Parts: sequence; C-alpha cells; structure tokens
Amino acid sequence: MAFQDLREWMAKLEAENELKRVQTKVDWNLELAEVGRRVLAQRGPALLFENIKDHETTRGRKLFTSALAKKNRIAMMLGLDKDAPREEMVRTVRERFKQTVKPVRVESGPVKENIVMGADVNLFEFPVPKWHPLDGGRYINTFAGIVTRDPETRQLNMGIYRGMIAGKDKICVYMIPQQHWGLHYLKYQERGEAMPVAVVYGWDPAMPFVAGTPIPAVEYEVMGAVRREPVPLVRCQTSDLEVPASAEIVVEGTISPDPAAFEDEGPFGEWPGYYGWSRKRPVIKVGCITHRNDPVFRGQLEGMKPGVISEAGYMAFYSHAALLWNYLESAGVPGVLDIVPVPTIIVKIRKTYEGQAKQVAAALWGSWISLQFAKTIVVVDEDVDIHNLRALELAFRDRVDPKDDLVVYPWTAGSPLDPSIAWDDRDEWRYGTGLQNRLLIDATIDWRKHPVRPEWGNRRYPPPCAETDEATTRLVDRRWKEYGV
Ligand SMILES: Cc1cc2nc3c(=O)[nH]c(=O)nc-3n(C[C@H](O)[C@H](O)[C@H](O)COP(=O)(O)O)c2cc1C
Ligand SMILES: [Mn+2]
Repeated sequence: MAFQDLREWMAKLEAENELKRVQTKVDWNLELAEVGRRVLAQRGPALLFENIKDHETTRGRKLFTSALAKKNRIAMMLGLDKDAPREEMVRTVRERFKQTVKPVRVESGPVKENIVMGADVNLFEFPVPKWHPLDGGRYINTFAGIVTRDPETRQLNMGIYRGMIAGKDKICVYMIPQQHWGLHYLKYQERGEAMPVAVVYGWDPAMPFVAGTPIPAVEYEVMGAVRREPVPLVRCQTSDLEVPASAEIVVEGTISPDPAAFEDEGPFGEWPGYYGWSRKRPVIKVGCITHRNDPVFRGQLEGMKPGVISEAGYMAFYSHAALLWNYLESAGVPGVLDIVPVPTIIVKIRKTYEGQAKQVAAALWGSWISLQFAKTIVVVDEDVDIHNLRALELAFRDRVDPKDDLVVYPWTAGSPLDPSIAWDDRDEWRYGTGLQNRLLIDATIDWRKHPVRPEWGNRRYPPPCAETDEATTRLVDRRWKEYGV
C-alpha cells in the first residue's frame, strides 16, 4: 500500500497527471527556483527537473520538488481518494498521528548502491539550487530529514532543519538548541564528543510530512503509522544511525562539539517570506555519502507571499491542523470544531463557557508547539466559516472589542524567524530559541457583555438583519419567476 520509495511516489503522480518533467536545461542558480515559484502560484504539478546546468554528468543530475503543494496530492500521499474532502483528510491524519508502527531493520537496500567515502565526497556533485537571490549559498537541506540519536536514551530523532553547502564536504546548519537535534547536540557537547548526523534526501512523502511537524514521538514510528507500513531502516556506514533503506541519498557526518568550529550560515529566504539572519552556526563535516544509482535530489522552495504558499506551508494545512487539534484534545480543551493552522492559527469552537478562547491560547502557548509556532491565535464561534476570509473579517470587526479581546503574551520562547522581532531577540545560541511576542484575538461573543436574550430568540447578539422572515422567503420563492429579475 505504502510508497516504497520516492520513485514509486513519482510514478503515482505521473500516472495521475500531477508530475511534470522539465527537460530543457535550467540553471540551478535562481532560475530553477523561480520556475518552481511560478508553478506553485498556479497550483501546478510536482516538478522533476531532469536537465540542470553544470549537472549534466555529475553524480546527481535530477531534482524533484513541490509534490505536496496541493490538496489532492496530500490525499494521495495518505492513500486516500484524491478527491477526499478536507475534513476526511484532517481526521485521517489525526488518527494516524495518535498511532505508532515500529520500524524494521534490514541488512541493506538501494541506498547502498553507491558508497562514497572521505576525500571522494563532494556535495557540489548534486544539483543543489540557489533558491533566493540573497541566500548565503546553495541550500542543500530544505526538505531533507536529519537523523540524530540521543546519547542517553539512544532514541532516534528525525527533523527537517535547513542547511547550506559550506564546502565540498561541509554543511552549515540552522540548529536551534531547543529543537530535538539541538537538545541531542547539547548532550554531546557536555560529553565533549562530536555528534553523528545522517541527512536523508528523497523517500516516501510521509517522511517530510512527519519530520517537518513537531510530533512528540519517535518520527520513524509515526511515519510507519502515516504510511500504514513499517519504515525499513538500514544502518549508516560511519555511525549507528539508521536511515530508510530505499532513500535516494544519505549524507553522513559529524558535528564538532566545539563552538569555535561554527561557520557563517545564512541568510536564507525563510518560511514567513523574509530572509533570516546570518550567524556562526554548527557545521556537519561529511565523511560519507551513500546513494542510489542515478539519484533524485529532493528540495523545497521556502517562503510564502500572497498567492504563493510553499510546499511546506501547504503540508502544514493538514499536519499542523491534526497536531494542534490532537494536542488541544489531550490537554482537555473542549469544543474544538475545526482548525486552520497557517499562517495564523484559527480555531473554531463550540463555546460552552466564558474564558474558553483563552484556554485554547494558554494551552498552545504552554506547549512545546509554541517553541516554533502559534504566534497569533484567533478563536471564533461555531457559526463562522473559518475557510472564508470575508467571514473572518466580519468576525474581527463585529465580535472583537479591542479593549477586551486582544491579549498580548510578551517575551515568550518562540520562533527566531519572526520578522517582527528585533535581530538581537533572534539569537538562538544566546536564548536557546527566539524571543517572541504573541497575540490572542478572542473573536467569540463575550458572555459577560452579551447575556442570552429571549426576545432575540435566545441569541446573545442582535439577530442578523441581512435576511428576511420565513413567510416572506416562501412568498418570494413562489413568485420568483414573476419578478423577471
Ligand atoms: C521545510 C522546513 C524547514 C524547516 N527548517 C527548520 C530549521 O532550519 N531549523 C529548525 O529548527 N526547524 C526547522 N523546521 C521545523 C522543524 O522541522 C520542526 O519543528 C520539527 O518538529 C523538528 O523536529 P523535532 O521536533 O524532532 O526537533 C523546518 C520545517 C520544515 C517543514
Ligand atoms: Mn522529534
């Protein structure tokens, strides 16, 4: 049932007319990204670039991107009908995120078809784009899963964390100490040991879907649940880390515990749609690359603007909706009916007591999720269509009393990439993460100011006036043709 590798997934997309091969020569330097950006704006197909300038004969020649940037393709990833309604998709992801399926260990796999060691390692042999004009370099890690192991518990972790080629065998990375691999790194630092790292490019689409979502469980086990089949893992060549046996490319390396080994990383065009800042950051020293024959490199164009949502942003509509909803449920916050998770979190509730909206915000802001996300939270009543921007605007205008319903929660541990905070407050190696200010917009009707009124049919707000009574509705329905309008 599950996709056994990136190639099966690409074949499925091609069969469904959801993949376009770009065969004309395209420059890795900005051109490829702009083609991708325009296709994203059109909600177009996934793209397989097969002819990339300077990579006609290199070890890696092809780049695949944008596969998850559309609803029907996310439904296909989940093994659902491609026209499955959004509600069913979110429900499915919620159910699978609550389960775990243990990985299986295998002796070998296609990822071991080629093994490149030591002096032969050259990251420039892969068609890594320069994605945005002011990027500090070619960003190789944009949708790759990075594997590390907790040196105490021995547990494996996989997360998506960006990284830039800093030399033929070096990747400089944006490690936030409070992310899971950052916590691992702090433990290795304390022991004075280098941290082994494996970077996985291209596999079942469940991999980035899970690795890019802050799930409080072992990612490989949740991936098994999402794909409904265990993840087959092989051991790395140079460490005891484990990676999917049919991945396209795996880069193995170590990060020195010594901050003196940090190098300049960034700027990079970030997910909020603005460049991040440059700083000295940890470096993966690459000792080995394993890859399939004719490997397909996997990348993702970061950065949103009106009309363009990144692949990761699109994926988050489903992964984050499920994550947030499951978390609120486990935290005992009742009444959640629907969630739009990006770019701001909008939660629709069946309000059964005053203060419920603040409970939603406090629960999310008190959770690990807030270390990267949940800056702005909007809570609305059950009669507001949260998928309709006009309906939301009317709720902001009419149900928000600015004096009472805007709650600011200052100086919290949060995303260093928030462009509204000062540069100094983004220093993740000084604070462990960024310092972020947050906002709740409580757009639910305030029960203190608006008691139920029997004369309004037990409503709290005046009856809506943009509709007529039943008798008139029937009359006009009956006579509609007579009006000739
Ligand atoms: C495309 C993409 C890029 C990301 N880049 C980074 C990054 O550079 N640094 C980071 O700390 N988190 C990044 N994230 C968020 C993490 O992947 C996310 O918080 C995830 O939960 C991390 O795994 P962990 O919870 O095991 O640490 C990115 C997510 C996506 C989808
Ligand atoms: Mn994790």
